[in-house]
Amino acid sequence: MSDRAYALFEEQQQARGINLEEVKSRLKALHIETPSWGYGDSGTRFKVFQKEGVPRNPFEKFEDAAQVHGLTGLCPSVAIHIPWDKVEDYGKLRNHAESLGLKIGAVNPNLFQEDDYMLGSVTNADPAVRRKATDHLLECVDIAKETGSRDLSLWFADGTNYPGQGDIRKRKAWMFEALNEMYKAMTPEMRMLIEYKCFEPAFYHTDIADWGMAYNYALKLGPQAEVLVDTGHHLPGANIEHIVAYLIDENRLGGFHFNSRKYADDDLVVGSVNPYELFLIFYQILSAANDDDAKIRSTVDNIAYMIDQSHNIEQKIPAMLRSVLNVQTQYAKALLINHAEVEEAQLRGDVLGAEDAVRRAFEFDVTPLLHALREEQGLPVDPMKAYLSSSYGKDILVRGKGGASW
Ligand code: AOS
Ligand code: ZN
Ligand code: ZN
Repeated sequence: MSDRAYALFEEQQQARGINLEEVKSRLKALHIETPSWGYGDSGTRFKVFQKEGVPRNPFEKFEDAAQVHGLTGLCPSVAIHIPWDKVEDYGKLRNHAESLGLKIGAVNPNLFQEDDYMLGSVTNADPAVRRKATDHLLECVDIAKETGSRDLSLWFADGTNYPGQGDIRKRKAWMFEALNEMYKAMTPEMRMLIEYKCFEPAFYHTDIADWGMAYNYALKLGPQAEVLVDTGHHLPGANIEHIVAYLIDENRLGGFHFNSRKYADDDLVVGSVNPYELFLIFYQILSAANDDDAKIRSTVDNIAYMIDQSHNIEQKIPAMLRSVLNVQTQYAKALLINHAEVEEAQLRGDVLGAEDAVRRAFEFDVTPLLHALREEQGLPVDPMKAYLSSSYGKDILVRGKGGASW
């Protein structure tokens, strides 16, 4: 039955000029980094529900992440958060990761959980607090050297709640000073990914509020600084795929934090509410992937796809599986876009024809394709089902409650 479904699918796609071998090889190259904090107890500001079987330390977070990678082949690296994942010996954590077939991915400094940072971290009016915050950034550069991580991803909770609370222009200068000190400490292989967020936890102004501010810092810092797009960090109605295309074209799109938002930074399962948005993001990426300009192609090749979610009521591992599978599905659909067809319609000024050429790809059911792909890769055709019928979820219950939180 599934063979027949694939044969039909193949016939359909061939007739549209889509080469499924190429589609499959691109799908095999898709890697999505999962966040260590997505495996621990996390949640909303109202309540963190403590789950049974949650990892008790960073080592166990990697074990859970290895399940997600083992079943999907999609997630060979895990982002860490310092100090949540602070260990005495990062070499040991790295070896543990490697023994599980994983790598340590982006290092995320944490500058939002200490009392000292109430009025800002690197933008605090107190020079001693700024020094402490900048030292933490430098510590993370050192950690990245030990873990072999290329990317340092920076998100600052810095901002103010009221007009007049802070000097916006001074804070801008302090932000740059700290970023610049960190930038200079990086090795030539490292990248600084600068994340922006329009509001929360600060509600009047956020020091890096949008992509333009992040981009401007990146430009001033140098070519190793790029912008990180967290899909949850935009005001309603923002055209994220436009931002993506723009940043790719400027060679400054460093990566993504994928999640889903309905109202604000909800950190829910990516693709659960607006899968079309995710598809359209991939449409922009794929239309740049074959650009004549090698720099644009290399920007696309180096995009770090990362999940940034905090599951509160969901089971952690299945929620992560659902998330990465949703990304894979939308990527697969975007790979069915016939770009020549879109371009021809654009040149004809055929508005509806162009829209149709994009949308049609989204409307295909890619299940037969993904099943065939997983069979080729020696993976379970239905990773979620495979996980739920394995004993792993029960085995980890011996960890008990009260595991490491985010
Ligand atoms: C916060 O809203 C951001 O999305 C950050 O990426 C943050 O570091 C991450 O959510 C882990 O706390
Ligand atoms: Zn994020
Ligand atoms: Zn966020």
